[in-house]
Amino acid sequence: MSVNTYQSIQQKKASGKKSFAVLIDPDKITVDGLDKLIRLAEDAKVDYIFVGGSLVITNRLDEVVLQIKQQSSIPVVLFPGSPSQVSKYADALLYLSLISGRNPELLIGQHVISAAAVKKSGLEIMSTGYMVIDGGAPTTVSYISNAAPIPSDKNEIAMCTAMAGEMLGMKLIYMDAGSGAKKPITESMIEAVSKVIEVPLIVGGGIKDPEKAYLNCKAGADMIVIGNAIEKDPQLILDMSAAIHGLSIVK
Ligand code: 1GP
Repeated sequence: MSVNTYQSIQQKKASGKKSFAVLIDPDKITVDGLDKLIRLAEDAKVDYIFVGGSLVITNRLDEVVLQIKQQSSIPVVLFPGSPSQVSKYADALLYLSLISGRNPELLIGQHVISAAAVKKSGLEIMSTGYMVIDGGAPTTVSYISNAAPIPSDKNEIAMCTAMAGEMLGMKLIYMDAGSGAKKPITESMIEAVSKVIEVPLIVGGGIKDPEKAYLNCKAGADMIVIGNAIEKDPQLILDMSAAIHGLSIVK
């Protein structure tokens, strides 16, 4: 029996392996840039490629997903900023509910509007409790979502939010300081949250160096998502992967 994306995430967690997801924003990548990135991702044994952004301005989602699928066997997971960001060519979709905010549209409203189309896409749906943590400055996600992020030093709010998400049936918890966050999520918050949930914990936002990625894994993150830092320096994929997969000791 083939293993679906969620099962693969769970299996990695169960065996103590950390996952590395590279986030690609279809607005920011060129065809040549994506070619290069896919080759690097294959070499670095990246576990997942996330595709999406808070704002998708161009209409290149299908094109970008297809290019990845043609050149790589790494599962492509949609990380949609809005219900329009659905491509049937991907493997799975993070079905995000912004549980850290109190904007009903992002908790359930947009899901209702897009439910029929999402179901028809045939994509593997992974319900995800999405928690935005204050990253030190307003990010696109905090502005667009019109919802206050969880303060970066309020571990107990993050813990209770994640627990509530899990008890509501969410299969993944994604803590995000926002793309390009000045301050990534603290290890202390990651550790606190990872101890109170059993579902896999995804962490991203403002992770710029392998050491931080390594420390986040050590603190309890099951998957690390990196976008901006790799956009700026694609070669960084190799060191990030080594740190996350524990293939090298980061000093
Ligand atoms: C953003 O978690 C992702 O939603 C990744 O953030 O682009 O800062 O790596 P960066």
